[in-house]
Amino acid sequence: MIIKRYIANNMNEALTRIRYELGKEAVIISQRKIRKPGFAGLFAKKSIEVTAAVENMIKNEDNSVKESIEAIKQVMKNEIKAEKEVNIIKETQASALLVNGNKEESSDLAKEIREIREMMSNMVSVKTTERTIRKSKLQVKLAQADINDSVSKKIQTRIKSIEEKLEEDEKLKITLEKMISISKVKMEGKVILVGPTGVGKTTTIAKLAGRLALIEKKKVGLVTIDTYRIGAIEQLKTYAEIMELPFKVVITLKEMDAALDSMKDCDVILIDTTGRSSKNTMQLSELRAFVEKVNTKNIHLVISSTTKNNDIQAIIDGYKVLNYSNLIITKLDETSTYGSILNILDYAKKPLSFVTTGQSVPDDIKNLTAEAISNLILGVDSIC
Ligand SMILES: Nc1nc2c(ncn2[C@@H]2O[C@H](COP(=O)(O)OP(=O)(O)OP(=O)(O)O)[C@@H](O)[C@H]2O)c(=O)[nH]1
Ligand SMILES: [Mg+2]
Repeated sequence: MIIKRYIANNMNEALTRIRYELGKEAVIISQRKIRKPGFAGLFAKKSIEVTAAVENMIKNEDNSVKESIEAIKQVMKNEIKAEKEVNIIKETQASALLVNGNKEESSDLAKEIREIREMMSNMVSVKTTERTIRKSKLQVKLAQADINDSVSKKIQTRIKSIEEKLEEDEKLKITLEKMISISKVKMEGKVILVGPTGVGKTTTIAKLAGRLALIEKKKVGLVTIDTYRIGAIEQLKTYAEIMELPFKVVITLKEMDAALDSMKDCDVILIDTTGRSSKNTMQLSELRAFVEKVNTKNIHLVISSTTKNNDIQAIIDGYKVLNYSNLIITKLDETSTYGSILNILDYAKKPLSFVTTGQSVPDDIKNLTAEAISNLILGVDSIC
């Protein structure tokens, strides 16, 4: 808004100057007759002082400067949008400078303009603070779910790009669901599980075997190339015996063909592997030779939901050499925040085949939908 005061000999002269300088949209907010200041003014002809403004929605009912400015204040408070206010401040400042330059300035008018400026400045800063708080609420929510900063930023950008008029929570839910990719892989043929030590590979193999053999009535064979850890063979062997499933131990690459051949008639062969540190490239390339020998696309990287964010990235990067096609996320029962699921899926860019939710074989394994996982992350649901 521009507010400007004109001293003219008559109204016609004032209007001509106002139209020329402020345009047709300008409105008169006050006019009064004045004398020139000083002793000489007493004998001089009276001039006219006209205050005009150019801006939309100005009430122009009062004749006194004070009342008009109060009206403008009110209009601004109620009507002007935050973005416009920034421009208005600049314009008002410019106008105030013009007025300040005029020697005939009324000190009251200058004071009022300063007040308007301060008031608008405050309004803008309040609105800016509100925006900052609103933004950080979402950030806090994502951080509380243990979603890392990079995924959090992606989510915020995606939310902003949703044009539909929806609540922010609804937009967040839609965004999360889109980011959670669920695998459509079928548990058939040769299936290998790989992953770091102790994440639950062998237990998950036992759960899958139980589900497939006992519930889906499929012919299941079990193979382990877990020759590294004392007792590792016994662990899977025990499950195989309980479920009465064929079981083979593979120690060398050569033995792999024979083991697979002996299970030709199985619908599914579940292959367990030794837990390896993703930092040990030697061990990983040894494992890679076995995985390549099996020759399957059904390779699942098993990773615990309790893994720290930096470790997640190291594991995903380290295991890339094994060309895993799916992810199994374990131990959801051991955490109360589920953002790590999203961190893992986002970084690995592979779909999720299963989650495990406890030590019970075969019950604690699930295929969750994107909606169910999003509900876990948002705290709408919990495991157990
Ligand atoms: N709470 C919980 N514990 C689990 C889950 N899955 C496995 N475990 C436990 O985690 C521990 C390790 O499980 P294993 O199946 O031996 O893990 P692994 O990946 O085969 O380990 P390595 O063969 O040593 O690499 C065991 O005590 C399991 O009972 C799960 O979903 N939740
Ligand atoms: Mg194991």
